[in-house]
Amino acid sequence: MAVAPTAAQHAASMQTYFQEGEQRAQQIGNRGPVKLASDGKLHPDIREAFLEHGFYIFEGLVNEDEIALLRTEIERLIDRAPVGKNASLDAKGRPAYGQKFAQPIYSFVKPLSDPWGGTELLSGRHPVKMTQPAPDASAPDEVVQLIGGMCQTTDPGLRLYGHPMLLTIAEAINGDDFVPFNDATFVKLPGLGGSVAWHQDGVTHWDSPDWDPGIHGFNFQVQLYPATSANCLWVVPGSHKEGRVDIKGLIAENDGSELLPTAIPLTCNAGDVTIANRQILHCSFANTSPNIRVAMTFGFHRRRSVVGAKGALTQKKSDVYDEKRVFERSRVIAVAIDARAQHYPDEPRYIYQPFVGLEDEFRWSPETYERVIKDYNLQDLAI
Ligand SMILES: O=C(O)CCC(=O)C(=O)O
Repeated sequence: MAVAPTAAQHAASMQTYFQEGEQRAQQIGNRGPVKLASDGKLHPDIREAFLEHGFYIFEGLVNEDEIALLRTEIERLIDRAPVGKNASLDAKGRPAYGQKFAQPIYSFVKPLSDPWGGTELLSGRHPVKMTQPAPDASAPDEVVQLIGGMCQTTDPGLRLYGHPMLLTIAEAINGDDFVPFNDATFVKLPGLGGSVAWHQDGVTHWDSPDWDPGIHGFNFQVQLYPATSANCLWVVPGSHKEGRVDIKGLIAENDGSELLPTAIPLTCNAGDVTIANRQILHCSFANTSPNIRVAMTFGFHRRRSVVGAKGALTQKKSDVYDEKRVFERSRVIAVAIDARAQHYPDEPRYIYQPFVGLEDEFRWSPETYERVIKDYNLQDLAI
């Protein structure tokens, strides 16, 4: 087996690839401020650009004050995380946060490792292991890589979920009866964050007679810090339209290298929001850079892709996503919209069609926290 590069060797060896990727990204563009048409819907040019390339970067969509609140919350969650998977204390010896939730909110990785590549985990959708640089001797045994449940762990996270512009984008892509998927905040700590091997997200609908490039929905990523080519998400533009990609074959043809020659980095500033089709081929590399990346990631689906589907990925295979289940999980959107409207009363409130007339049942309050928000992620709609 090849000897793992040190973190410094890995960082140095990636520089040319990063520069070339940034040049390819510049040629495609597919980024800019969010633009609406005269009817208040997402401008069709942006929708078309997303359909064509499978991603789009909305620059400066979430304002600085909101980003500052979100950063404070994520810093608190990182500070209060257990020291490892089976620990109940944080690094300062305090009871770790999150123990009141039915599902653990933190996921850990060994520093700079690739936990999924080349394994059967998550339906085996990451077939090839990425390079795993050796961390510095001072690195801890495990580091936080994912934090789940943004709507139950932080008020600003819940409010972000009800952001009118994000929901307007979700509507343009998945229809006005769109439904939620799940959420996870990716934390790529400097010099420690693990990689996410090349994969396509969707797992259930590849062989559907109704298959089309949008059938597995899309994810938002709200960037809390600048995302660089060393720590950001990389995508192969247009690959969402190709059906299931032979990832092993692609990497074999590339002399076994994970540095795919047509991939581009989705570099961002803090406050930028990316959207990526869940069928696009994507990855992120071990973060051997000195910069943190935090991407609050949450997705939405077309209703018809979900109703009647069975549990997949993180959800139990025996789960059936019937109308009741979809309604119950969608209540989070209704409460999030109200939480946002209470906090930002001057901002236009998004009108979520499936809950028109039900607004009073889903006002944000301690009662709806217990009834709707706490442990909402047990009902995620993964496909
Ligand atoms: O943001 C990242 O680093 C990886 C995200 C990803 O692979 C996903 O959301 O499926």
